[in-house]
Parts: sequence; C-alpha cells; structure tokens
Amino acid sequence: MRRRLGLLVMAYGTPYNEKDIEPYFTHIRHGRRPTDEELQDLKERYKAIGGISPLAKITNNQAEKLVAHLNSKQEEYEFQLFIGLKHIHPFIEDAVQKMYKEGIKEAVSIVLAPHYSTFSIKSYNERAKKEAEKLGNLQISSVEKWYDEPKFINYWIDQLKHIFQTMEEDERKRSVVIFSAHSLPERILQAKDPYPEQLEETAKLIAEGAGVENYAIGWQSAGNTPEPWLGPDVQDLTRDLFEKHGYTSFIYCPVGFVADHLEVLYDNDIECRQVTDELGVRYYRPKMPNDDQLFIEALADVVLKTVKKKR
Ligand code: FEC
Repeated sequence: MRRRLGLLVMAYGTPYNEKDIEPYFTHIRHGRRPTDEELQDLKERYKAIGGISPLAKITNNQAEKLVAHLNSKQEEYEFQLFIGLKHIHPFIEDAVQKMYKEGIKEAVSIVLAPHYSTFSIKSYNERAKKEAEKLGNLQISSVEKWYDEPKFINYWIDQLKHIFQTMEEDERKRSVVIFSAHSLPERILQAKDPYPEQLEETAKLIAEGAGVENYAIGWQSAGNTPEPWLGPDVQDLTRDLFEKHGYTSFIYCPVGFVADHLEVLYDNDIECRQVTDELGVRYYRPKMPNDDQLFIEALADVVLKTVKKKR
C-alpha cells in the first residue's frame, strides 16, 4: 500500500476580483492599509493587464499537474494536494488546518518561488510549520530552494535557445539577456541572505547552457517604501546597458517568478517595454514556466528528493 503524504503547495496569491485588492494589499503591508493613492495605482496596474491577474488559475494548474505527475511517477507514496497562499485565502494556515482535519500526519511543502530568502521561502515555511506545531502530530518537511534544479534550468535554456533561433547572427551578437527577480530591501544583505547569490547562480547556469554571450542581473518590482531596495532596477539597467554597449535587443528573463502575473505582465511587458520602445530597441520576454511539463517535472524531482532525504 502507498504511504499517504500531504503535498502543501504554497504561492503568493492574487486578488480574485477588484474588491479583494484592498485587503490583499493591506495584508502585504502587514495590516497597514495603503494610502488611497497607492491603492488606486495598484488598481490601475491590474486594469492594465486585463482586470485581474491570471495567477490564481495558474497556481491551481501548477499544483494539480504537480500532484498528478508525482502520483503517476512513483508507487511508494500517495500525495494529497493542499494549496496555501501567502496573502489571500486559502491562506497557508487554512491549508495546514485542512491537512490536519483530513488526518494527514506527514507532509512535504514547496513554495512556487525558486530562490530562498527570509522574505520569501523562509516566511512561507515558517508559517506552515508554526500552524502544524500548534495543531500537533503533523510533520512537514520543506523544500528550501530549487533555483538550480536541472529541469528548471533546462526550461529557461530551451526558451532562450528558441528566441536565439529566431534571430539573425548579427542581432544575436548585439542582444543582451537580463535575468531578474523581485527586489527586496537592501537590509537582507547585512543578514547574509543567500537570495542575490542564488539569482546569480541561476543566471550563470542558464547563460552557460544556452550559450548566452551577454547577460546582466537586475531587480524588479521594488516596493515603494523609504528604505533602499536591491538594484539595479531592470528599467535603469536597460538604459545603462544601451548607453554603455549599444545592444539592440533586450531579452527579459524574470527567473525569480514562475507564472504570468502582475509583476511580469505589467513590470516587464508594459514598463520595460516602454523603455525599449523609447530607446528604439527590440523587446523579448520568453514564456513563463506556468504549467509547462518540464517545469512540473523539475518541481516533482525536488519534492521527491526532499521526501527521500527525510527517510
Ligand atoms: O497579482 C499578481 O499577479 C501579482 C502577484 C505577486 C507576486 C509577487 C511576488 C513576490 N513579491 C515579493 C516581495 C514583495 C515585497 C513587497 C511586495 C509588494 C507587492 C504588492 C503586490 C505584489 N507584491 Fe510581491 N508579488 C506580487 C504582488 N512584494 C500587488 C503591493 C504593491 C506593490 O508594491 O507593487 C512589499 C512592498 C511594500 O512593503 O510595499 C517585499 C517577492 C516575490 C517573489 C517570491 C514569491 O512569489 O513569494 C520576494 C507573484
């Protein structure tokens, strides 16, 4: 008989409709309501990408495909899926309570974000474990990072190779790839957070695999708060690279994200594109992983490694 294991898939979450935007943003701000102006600005960004973000649907598809793949790929465990979100229902705590009520004693958790940071993977896993400890008799083993998982790297290598194939040799030589992740407050550096090095490593592995000649690392989607955030910002970086090297094609790879959502559809496809249009250069942005089979296999590989390490 297969051993029953909970599979807790955690993701950022997104408003399901316009009314959700205010509580969602307030939750992101740890309970402090954003100003009317900030709220309006966010509502307009959602409008610009079509009203709501496709993220909720994509997260569900990713999670469902992952559990189906895990259950068909091996016969030792029967994984049962629970989805927990960071900033909207079903919250991480709701998912852990549901696991407990359904009699799950052992679970593995994975966050749909590749790079470890105290602001990101650590905070998701801590919330899950805290809830499990409160309930008792529920052990959660957590995936801590998967930024260098081979099939994840190969996913992006394939995307870049595909784009290069559409280019003439001359355009390829004068193109640059910008690898990026969500910016975080600079104070993470004092705490020796591995987030920036992990992004560098992801970029290096993909660049090597795809034969990228020119690449740079940037940060995007920084919060609008008084403290300094990690830079360079991808838009400033675009101008800078253009001035220094005269690149004619910019390929944006937001490898810190795994889905089409606001931060990609707005911050890359609208904001970065405005800069490339202004500079008169070409804009490319490969397809995001979403529920691509190779990407789902990467997640399954790391989940199984984590389960086996535990035994
Ligand atoms: O609805 C959607 O499609 C977008 C979902 C979304 C994803 C996402 C990923 C990350 N964030 C991370 C850190 C922060 C920090 C702040 C912050 C703010 C926002 C706001 C929205 C938002 N984030 Fe986000 N993020 C997404 C959406 N994020 C909306 C609020 C408005 C704004 O600032 O644009 C705090 C800023 C502050 O204090 O004001 C910090 C990190 C990730 C990638 C890892 C992960 O997915 O967990 C890190 C998706």
